[in-house]
Amino acid sequence: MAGTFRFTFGPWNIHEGADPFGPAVRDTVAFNRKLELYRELGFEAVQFHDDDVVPDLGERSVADTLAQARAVRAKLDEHGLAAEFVAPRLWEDPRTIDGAFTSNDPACRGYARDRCRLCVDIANAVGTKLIVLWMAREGTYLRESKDSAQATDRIVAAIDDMLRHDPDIRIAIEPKPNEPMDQSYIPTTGHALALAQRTVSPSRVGVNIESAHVILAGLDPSDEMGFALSFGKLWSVHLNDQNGLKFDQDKSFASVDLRRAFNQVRVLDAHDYGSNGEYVGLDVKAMRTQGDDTATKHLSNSRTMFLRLLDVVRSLDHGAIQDLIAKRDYEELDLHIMTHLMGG
Ligand code: GLO
Ligand code: MG
Repeated sequence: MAGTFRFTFGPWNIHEGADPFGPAVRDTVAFNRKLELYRELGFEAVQFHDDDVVPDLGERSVADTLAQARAVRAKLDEHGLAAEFVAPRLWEDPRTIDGAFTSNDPACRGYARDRCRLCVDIANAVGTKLIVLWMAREGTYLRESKDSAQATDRIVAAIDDMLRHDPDIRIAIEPKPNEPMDQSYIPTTGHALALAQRTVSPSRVGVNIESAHVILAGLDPSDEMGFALSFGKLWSVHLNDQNGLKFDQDKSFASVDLRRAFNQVRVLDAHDYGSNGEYVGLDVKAMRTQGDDTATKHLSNSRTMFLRLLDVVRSLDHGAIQDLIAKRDYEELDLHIMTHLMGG
């Protein structure tokens, strides 16, 4: 019996459309309204940054912060939603300008580690045991400004800190090769999983793989996912699409390369992704041209394309494919797949 998939996104995926070259072009959608939209759009869980849960984080006492997080959990319950993960937003505070765990300033490193422990507490209060770690600024603008071996040790120590803070928390590293940094320290799935082995609890460190990030590293998303699946370490995905090697585009899933998207769905379905409660996350951005009333289509369209590709995957003629593989007629297999993608 084929499994079903459950979808999720983050509140940042409904946004005002500002980019580095221009201001917002849409009204802000209030958090409560966003929560109403999840079910309407076909989604079942919310991905959070720590300050999506508690917007004025840092200005509140710890007790207040956790009370606010519990209030958000109650709101999720009202809407029949779950929290998938909480991610510490370690890239906006002035203390993270030169990195968080790998900052050259010990006071800044201390700030990052305190914030991560609080993030774990927020995750517990909002009802999830999964932390996503996108290490936005762990890398360099200037190679000579940091020591890459020491930086790696510092990242391991920071992850250990979180793992020790809560023996039940799991951490999914979201690798990305660049942006905002020139070069990031944990650019690929392989780096993340190697790092996991160095921590105090390797079994509690896995990955969240984002299609666009993998493409930016010049790799294939479905192969990266397969690698992580083989280790039992694919705990979340950020599906989207990316048109070549440029800034991180977060385009709607499957909108650039249908076959690449098909192969991601294929590997996820083949290996029962979701059967341990994993969600299909869509980390997609609306085009700046969308108006207020049409700025959620990137989410519903991405989900629709995933489900349509799932039908395509599940209607593959496995016998015919096996025959072609046995004959090593990969040219014919290529045509077979393309024909199938085009509707037969
Ligand atoms: C940016 C990342 C970012 C993360 C999010 C969760 O490139 O994709 O959107 O996924 O902050 O940690
Ligand atoms: Mg992402």
